[in-house]
Amino acid sequence: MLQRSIGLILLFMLGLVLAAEPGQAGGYTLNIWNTQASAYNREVVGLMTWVLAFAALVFVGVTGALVYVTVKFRRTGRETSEPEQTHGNDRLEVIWTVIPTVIVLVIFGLTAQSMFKLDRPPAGAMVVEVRAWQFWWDFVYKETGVRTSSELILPVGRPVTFEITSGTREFPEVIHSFRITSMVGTVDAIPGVVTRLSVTPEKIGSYYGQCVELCGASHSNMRFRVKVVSQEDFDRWIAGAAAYQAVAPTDPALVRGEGLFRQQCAACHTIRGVSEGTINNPDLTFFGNRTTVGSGMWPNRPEYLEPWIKNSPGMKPGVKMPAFPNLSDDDVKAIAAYMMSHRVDGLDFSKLEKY
Ligand code: HEC
Ligand SMILES: [Cu+2]
Repeated sequence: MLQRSIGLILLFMLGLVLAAEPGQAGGYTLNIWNTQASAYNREVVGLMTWVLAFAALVFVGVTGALVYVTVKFRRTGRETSEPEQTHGNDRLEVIWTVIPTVIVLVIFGLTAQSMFKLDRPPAGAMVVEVRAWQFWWDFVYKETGVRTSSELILPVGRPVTFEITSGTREFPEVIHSFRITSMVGTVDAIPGVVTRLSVTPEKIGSYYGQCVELCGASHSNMRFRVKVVSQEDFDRWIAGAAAYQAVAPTDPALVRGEGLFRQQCAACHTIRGVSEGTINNPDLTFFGNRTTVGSGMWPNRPEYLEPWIKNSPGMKPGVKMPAFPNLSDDDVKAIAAYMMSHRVDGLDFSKLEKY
């Protein structure tokens, strides 16, 4: 009976391992075993391999011993008296204390080594300030002061240090946690504290970021993108973004969109040259370059953008943007088109390979 149960449990666990597929999210692999994106992940994957190897060793040792004892000392029906009873075994006890201690010490040593290596800020790193809010992310390039929400553009091959925090004194927040799954992670975003995370992105592509600390109703909807592009594309992006000046539209639909934006949205949202929103709401200056809407949740297409403008709480529970039942479908279309008109021209981040 016992043997059959153990057999079944082992078979079930094997089934789980075989059935497990890498996570999928709109074509993203979300693969922490991705070793091409950064030295950071290679280091972590190396560490994970050691830990898993030890775990496998312990698993095989313990289950092996269990199976051996169960089979060897099972009741056969031929016993004539109670078998000899053993109390304590010094040699065995020393062995099963020393082996785990050695394993833990080795893992401790490897972990400390990796942590020292990864915590050292790389020379010449570009600094990006990251601010977490319920339920979206804000990014500011420290050198240029360029602010972009929900999607961050980075040059390939250049070290970057994220200085991460949550909310401000004026607008208090909860704890979030910053992670770019296939590239680097994870560091908490803590109110009133700056935590740091450094990485050198090594592969051009679009990376999937998400909050990994339960932070409220839409914790699971708190995502972002990191677009790793060539140095040349990055230079164009940052120069265009730093110099951005919104021009007054001439197209009547956009004129209408701008009027509605100023009335309904400008108190919260910044579009540089148009409105001075507040820090606790996303900057929408470069919305036309965005590939997503709703902080990394949906593709930036009219069929998602328009319902978002009209009724974001219906799409994202707990969102701190109101619904606008007063806006007609035409109003919404005009606003959406107006927002899409703000962009750094000549850059398309939608074709990047997804990791
Ligand atoms: C009370 C402040 C407030 C007002 C008013 C407001 N918003 Fe928002 N908006 C927010 C917040 C907060 C978010 C972030 C939501 C999230 O993802 O958690 C947001 C997100 C957005 C996004 C998605 C941004 C992204 O990064 O994906 C768009 C687009 C947007 N708002 C457009 C508008 C438009 C258009 C209006 C006017 C009709 C408007 N908002 C009015 C607070 C506001
Ligand atoms: Cu969060």
